Amino acid sequence: MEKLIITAAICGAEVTKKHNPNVPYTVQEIGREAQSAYNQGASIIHLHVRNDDGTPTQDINRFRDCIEEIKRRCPDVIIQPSTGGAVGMSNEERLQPIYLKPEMATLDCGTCNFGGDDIFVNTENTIKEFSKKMMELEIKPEIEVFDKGMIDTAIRFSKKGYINNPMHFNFVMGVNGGISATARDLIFLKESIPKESTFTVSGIGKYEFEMAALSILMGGHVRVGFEDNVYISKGALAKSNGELVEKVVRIGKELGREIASCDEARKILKLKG
Ligand code: KMH
Ligand code: ZN
Repeated sequence: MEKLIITAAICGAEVTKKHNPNVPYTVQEIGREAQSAYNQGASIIHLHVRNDDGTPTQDINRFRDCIEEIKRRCPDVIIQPSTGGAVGMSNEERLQPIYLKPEMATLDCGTCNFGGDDIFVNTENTIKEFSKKMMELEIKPEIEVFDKGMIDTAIRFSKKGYINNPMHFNFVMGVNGGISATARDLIFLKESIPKESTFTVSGIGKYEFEMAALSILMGGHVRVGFEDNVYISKGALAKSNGELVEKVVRIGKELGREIASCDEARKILKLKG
């Protein structure tokens, strides 16, 4: 089987130091958490950034500072900024980090409830606008899938030439409002994407490691990190993103998957590099 690409979603937009004091806010803390994940075997950093007080921001200057700090500590890591940002941000706000021309960025392919009263809005015109800009800047999108219809949207858009093939998907499973984190649902998602595509799985909360194991067995890749889950095991907070990555490396090796280096990940995902 293909080597295993591990993405670390080190920060997110919603989780706070109240959930786990090791959630990073400052540039230094973001750098520290990225390095801890990279040192354990993560080849992609999925990046949200915060102001020093912890509020989420998509400010281009904050992204520039954080990316510089991550590259100083992890020179060859693939950086994948979020264009999802936080619920309620405008499209202009969300798009800012793509103008730094990262190798990858997220492309959220549909609207969904997002816990409580929140709605994460991604209209068809938003998806087209974001995708067009990423194509112009030669950024490979990671297609964020919170429910199965989002795969269908991405396929429909790729047929119209709005998204390039081969596509890379991230199945986010277990968000309240999205698809459940079950083996049956993962098989359904995997069978719904084009054969030449690649996929990674983000199991939310207590589902993180069981979904990781299923993805590893099914030939997929894995995302872990504080954005999705702050516990290393039931009731025990993770000390770092690196500790979460280390656990996936252990599971992956036990199940016969070698870990992809950053350059191997670039080849698997067909990044321009
Ligand atoms: N914070 C969520 C509302 C992405 O990074 O593209 C959106 C999100 C997806 O995290
Ligand atoms: Zn995200």
